[in-house]
Amino acid sequence: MGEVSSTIFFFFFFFLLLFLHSSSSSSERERGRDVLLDPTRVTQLSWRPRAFLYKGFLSHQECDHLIALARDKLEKSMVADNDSGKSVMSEVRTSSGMFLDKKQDETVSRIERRIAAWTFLPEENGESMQILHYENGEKYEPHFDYFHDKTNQQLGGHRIATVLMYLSNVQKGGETIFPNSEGKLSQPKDDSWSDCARKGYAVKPQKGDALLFFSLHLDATTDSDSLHGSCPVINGEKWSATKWIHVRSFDVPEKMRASDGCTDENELCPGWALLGECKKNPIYMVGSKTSPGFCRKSCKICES
Ligand SMILES: O=C(O)CCC(=O)C(=O)O
Repeated sequence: MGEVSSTIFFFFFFFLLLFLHSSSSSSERERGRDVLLDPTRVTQLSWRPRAFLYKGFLSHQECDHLIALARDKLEKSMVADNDSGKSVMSEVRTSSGMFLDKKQDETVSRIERRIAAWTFLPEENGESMQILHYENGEKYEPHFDYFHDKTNQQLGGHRIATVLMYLSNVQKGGETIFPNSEGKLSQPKDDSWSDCARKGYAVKPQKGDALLFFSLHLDATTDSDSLHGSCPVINGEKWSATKWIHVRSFDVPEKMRASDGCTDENELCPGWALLGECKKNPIYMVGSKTSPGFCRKSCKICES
């Protein structure tokens, strides 16, 4: 009888181990599949600036999901002021947008992992993904993603690279344009391109495609050929997702977080708060559950 029960125990233990092993390796396999990249879908568009296009980087379901998360939460897009670094409204950028939490849900987390795998840049170096919506006539004039002020470089340093994901097709217009690109004169363009797109090397938004370009040279100096913008939408609407990636971690270091989460990380916080930035720019100022903002004290988060 003792021999029978030890045999049963042995088999029970053996199958338990087998089950645990297969379930952990299948979840590892799942995670691996998330970031499975297909290099045959990537084309190098330009070397000055360094720009690459990944066809079908997102599935159509993923695109629709990101739009659904953003649709009711859009606010007028802002730009960083060149001198102060503060977010300001500007006619340069007429789209609407919102930021997603990096760990908003499983789909967003999976896309975050996939971006890190494609760019070879760690997830922590990325800002939260921004979802953008352009209606008829809306645009983003050519600009640089690297900064001209020191304030914006305090956390994470310069932006090194940008991944632009197209979440919708656009009937006409809405192309991403690189006015300084080496390829601007040699790119053939038929009537399907807008006049704006003729002023540079341009990329047509195609649902699911992703554009990766670098704002810094390999020696870490800023690349003026990375000047880029979004042409006005002429027909239809444009949805895109932007991921800005820095040279260092963009996560607020643990030591900078007070235990009650109530510090200002920037001396300009009180002034920005007075100007209403806590409401206008909540992801930067207040932060989210997983990533505290930089002006929590001035935004009076401690008092709530
Ligand atoms: O939507 C686009 O094509 C351009 C967006 C852009 O320039 C940016 O987010 O920095």
